[in-house]
Amino acid sequence: MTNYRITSCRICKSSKLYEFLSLGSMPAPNKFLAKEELRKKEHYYPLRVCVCQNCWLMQLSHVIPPKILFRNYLYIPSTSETMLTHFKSLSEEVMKALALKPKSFVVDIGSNDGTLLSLFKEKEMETLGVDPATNLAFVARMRGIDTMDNFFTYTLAEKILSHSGKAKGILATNVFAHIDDLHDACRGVRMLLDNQGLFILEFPYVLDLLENNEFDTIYHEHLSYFSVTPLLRLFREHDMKIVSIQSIPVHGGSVRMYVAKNRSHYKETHVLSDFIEREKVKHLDSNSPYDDFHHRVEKLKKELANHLKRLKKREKRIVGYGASAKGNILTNYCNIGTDILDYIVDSIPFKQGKYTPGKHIPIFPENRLLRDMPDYTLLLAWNFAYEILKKQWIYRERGGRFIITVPHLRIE
Ligand code: JHZ
Repeated sequence: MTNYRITSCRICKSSKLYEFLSLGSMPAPNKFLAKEELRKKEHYYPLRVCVCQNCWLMQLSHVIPPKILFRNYLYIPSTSETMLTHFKSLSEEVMKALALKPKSFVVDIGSNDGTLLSLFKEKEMETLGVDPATNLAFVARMRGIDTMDNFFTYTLAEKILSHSGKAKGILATNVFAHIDDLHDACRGVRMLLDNQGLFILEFPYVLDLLENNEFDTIYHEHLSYFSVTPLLRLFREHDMKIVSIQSIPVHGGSVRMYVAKNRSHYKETHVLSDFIEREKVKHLDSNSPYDDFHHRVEKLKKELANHLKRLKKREKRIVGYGASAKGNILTNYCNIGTDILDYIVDSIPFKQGKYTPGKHIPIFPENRLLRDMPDYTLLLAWNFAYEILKKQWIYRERGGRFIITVPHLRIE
């Protein structure tokens, strides 16, 4: 299954791309395997990162056909209290910002299992989900959330417009960075959005990624790693403006951004200059922060590998916690297999009984941890550290210890 190497920046089209990090080749990070699939050949894809020397968008050098990644998708945010609480506060904030009345039309791009939209539907909004994952679209429809199992494109936006009219709110949480043709998506958003509507997006913030050494969030699904500067350029090119922007803690540090049409009554937010200024101060418009990140990642990889080897030499038992996409990047990049981790525990039923892509580490339900009481647990879903360590307080009471890698290696 082919992938292709980009030849120009997906925002400014410049061909000057500086590749600063290669994580090697590895399988798509959400392609968990059933036992009978272990013997089959797995597809490995290059995972290399570059930064545009013109608009400074950090992005992957290779693109895997999205159908391979997203048609059958195993990430469900609603399995975590952290994300449920997060979506509740997001929906309340959006309803207030837009002064949404019953029957207002709200679209969610990358709607997953409909969790976020169900909060708008409860308030009698008209809702429509758009998500290419046929398995998740089915779940969403079962809970009464109309969902188109398709990728969001300008053409799809035209269909939605002709059928349901303009949208007051268009949401996109952890999906905009997954889109290859950002210009087509922007054209679709602009055409579908009401003139006084808002496009609300959330994405992991590249400054947090670089500063917290979050290399395991670099994977094939995430084509772009956004800072505000290149996004400002993208939206301005589509006659839109950033009217609100805030840092939020989810997924290792993200940004929530509100975008409106230039002709709307909203004003460009003054906070924008704070973000642009901070990105200048951190020299995101030079190669050094990316080269420094590369060196820190190499150092963290060696440190983690040596630490785990020392524990194994002392015959300690180690397991993983959270069969996440990022966890699959970490185990494949740091060469952590079943020689180190006996298994991984995870709360998601359809990951249990499966094996991780690449290293084929078996996945079991969470309750196995207390039963087995391994000496150490490598936290592969560090973005939920608070929630998971709280949940597993008895394991820690009994002497079990978590190994956490971000922002630096530590034992808790
Ligand atoms: P999870 C996600 O990636 C999804 P992933 C997506 N790729 C994205 O863009 C980034 O985040 C930002 C388990 N778990 O979802 C559930 C427990 O076992 O954080 C999950 O399998 N017990 C769209 O996949 C995994 O951890 C728990 O108590 O890297 C978390 O994976 C909790 C809270 C979670 O990240």
